Amino acid sequence: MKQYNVAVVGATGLVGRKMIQVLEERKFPVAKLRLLASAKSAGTTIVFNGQPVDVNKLTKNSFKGIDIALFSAGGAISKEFAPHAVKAGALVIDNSSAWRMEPDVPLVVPEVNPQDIFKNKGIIANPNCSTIQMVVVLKPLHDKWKIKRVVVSTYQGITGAGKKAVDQLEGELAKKTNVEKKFPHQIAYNVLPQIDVFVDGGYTKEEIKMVNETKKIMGDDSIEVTATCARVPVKGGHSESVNVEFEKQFKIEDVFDLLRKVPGVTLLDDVAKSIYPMPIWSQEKDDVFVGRIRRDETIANGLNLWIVSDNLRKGAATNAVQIAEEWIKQVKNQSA
Ligand code: L14
Repeated sequence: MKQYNVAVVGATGLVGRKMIQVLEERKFPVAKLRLLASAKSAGTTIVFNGQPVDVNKLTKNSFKGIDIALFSAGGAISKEFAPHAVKAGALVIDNSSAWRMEPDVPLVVPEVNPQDIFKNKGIIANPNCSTIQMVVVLKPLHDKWKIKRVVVSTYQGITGAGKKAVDQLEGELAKKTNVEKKFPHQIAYNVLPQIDVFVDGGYTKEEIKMVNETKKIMGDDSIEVTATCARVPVKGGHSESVNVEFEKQFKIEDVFDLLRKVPGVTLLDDVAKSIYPMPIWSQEKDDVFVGRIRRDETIANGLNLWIVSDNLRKGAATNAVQIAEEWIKQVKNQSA
């Protein structure tokens, strides 16, 4: 089997470390692993397949000989360094929001639009965590009953905001004084209706990402999406209340039957036993969990769902590695 030289940019961050873990777990065909980070984090070592690997400082010359570069070091680093990686001949899979809406950059969830991988010109974008878990469930429903409109509210865990966010929650819960604030307010015992920065019209950037990215990944601009994104004092895992309006009529049993069979989705819906998706059950799992499935009786073809997934895994690291796996398959089939 062909092996690939893989770079991870932002290797010491929560997503970067998870990427390294997922590469190992899934036995990704890694020839050499090159770990890259800011000068501040360089010098650390991270164990991969039982071997310590040094973390080096990221420079524009870091990508010589690299086949695949996984980026998760924020939008500014991606904007600056992804073009250098592409020039060196690497495929970039970028977890930031920097390239997602560029027309030349495929935005991919392998269960939904693997065919878009082919259109890449060197960069493939990994979508926003909240969007990934939603479209994995919505795509098979859309194919069958055509979605007109989605109203989503998120309850997002803190790990998406990085190590400082974890320190803030733990510090506040431990009643430490002078806890450094990653969020604009206390997060312990609180809910913040703000993820990312506010943009025009009173929405946050996270809410706008959910609208635009859903249309792009599903390949259908006619799907209307409106979102409210909130931060909850949960460590890992994003939860979503999703209300869907279909064009066609559906039977509720058919929704259950369909979602039971979708790859990457686990149905957890046994309300008599209080079984439904929860973030604590999603942690360290790669699937997207769906439950609380019920008809919205206030409109003609309406459905309510509750969707949960581990934001560092399917929402970030796992999806990125799955894109790389799918890319390898497609390149191989092309040359065969
Ligand atoms: O668009 O939980 O990738 O703050 C990364 C940070 C999504 C939100 C992205 C968070 C964002 C996430």
